[in-house]
Amino acid sequence: MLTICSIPTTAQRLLLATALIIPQLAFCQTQWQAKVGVQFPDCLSGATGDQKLASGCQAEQVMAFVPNEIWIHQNDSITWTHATDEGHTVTFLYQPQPATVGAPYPAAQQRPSGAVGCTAYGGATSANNSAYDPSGANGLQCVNSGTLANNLDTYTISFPLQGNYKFTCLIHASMFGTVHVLDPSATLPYQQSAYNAQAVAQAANVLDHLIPDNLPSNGGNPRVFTAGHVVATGGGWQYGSLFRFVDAHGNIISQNSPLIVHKGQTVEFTNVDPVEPHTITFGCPTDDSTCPQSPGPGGFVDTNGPLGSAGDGAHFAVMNGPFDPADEQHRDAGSIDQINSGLLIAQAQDRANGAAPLSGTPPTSVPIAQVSPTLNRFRLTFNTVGKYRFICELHDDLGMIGWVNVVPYQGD
Ligand SMILES: [Cu+2]
Repeated sequence: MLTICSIPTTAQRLLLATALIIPQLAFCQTQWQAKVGVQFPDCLSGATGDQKLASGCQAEQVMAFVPNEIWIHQNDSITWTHATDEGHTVTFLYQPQPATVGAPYPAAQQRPSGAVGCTAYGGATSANNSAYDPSGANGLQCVNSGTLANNLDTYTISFPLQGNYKFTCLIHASMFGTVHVLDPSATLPYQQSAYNAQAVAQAANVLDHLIPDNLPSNGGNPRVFTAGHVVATGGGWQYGSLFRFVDAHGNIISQNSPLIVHKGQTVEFTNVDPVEPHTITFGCPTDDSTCPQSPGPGGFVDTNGPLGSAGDGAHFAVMNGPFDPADEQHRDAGSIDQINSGLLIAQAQDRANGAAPLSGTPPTSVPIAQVSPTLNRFRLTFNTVGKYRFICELHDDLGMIGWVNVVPYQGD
């Protein structure tokens, strides 16, 4: 916490005197510190996903503003330090306060995509050190940092108007915090040292129970899970995700510890993360325009076999080969193999706050009875012996990479 006070100039003193304010009062602005996103273990920034998988670095991602509720004085500012390799934004949308206590709130801005951001209220992104004031009289009605991509990027916002403001990340819709901007004479509940401790405790709380205790095994067929955990606080929602693939015992799958299946077996991949979407992608990723089909990570693709959807909503595909497991790493003009689950994602009815988890998709509140089967699982049958590397297209940069060893039955 850095407090800067300045003695008023003669002109300011005259102005204050006419407003019947004690002219000796100094102007003080406190600069508060907070974090956006945290990762554990925090190591190997800038390394490849394969290196992060091998070392375990950055596996646990905290999708949260910590602390996620801050009380400050009018004209104070807050500096958010981006503390992870996963991109986030710090975004205060246009949220007018009611003119009088008890009056209904005027219409607030709908959650936009990250690219749209604050376009309707200035530029899509806002300069560092912007002032946020939904009235528009003393600052910007909407402030958006844009994507903070690099570890230790910082973004500072000042608050010239009193009020209670919710803020969010335009990449992760279940990630909220609140800033209370109080009268300069108000007593604040916490000092910076208390917020530092809260940040550590909140991140630890988010990472608790990332993997459920009772992942179900499925008879003879192997299963792969992705997992996460949502937490609610007074300041809003926050959550954590394990950016790794785990087996039915909760063990992380890696190149040294692959999932081992027999030829002809079907592996079921299930996303039990309540918020974060993932993909199961073998071969050429669909977010790469040089691949045979590049509809983006939402695309359901199998370029080398039949594909379809089961009655329970799961996608399925067959790995018949020939398939080059190194395709995704060593791609060339001859790369044709591509199997992609599409987004495996919890439906609105299954998410804590009902918000759409992806930037740009509208918030939803859907009655359970009207929702189609949840697409959170994918089944892939392996008919060819070999070692297969797969990725989550959204999170492979952080080490979300898996390995399957398909071995023959004895006597095959
Ligand atoms: Cu993912």
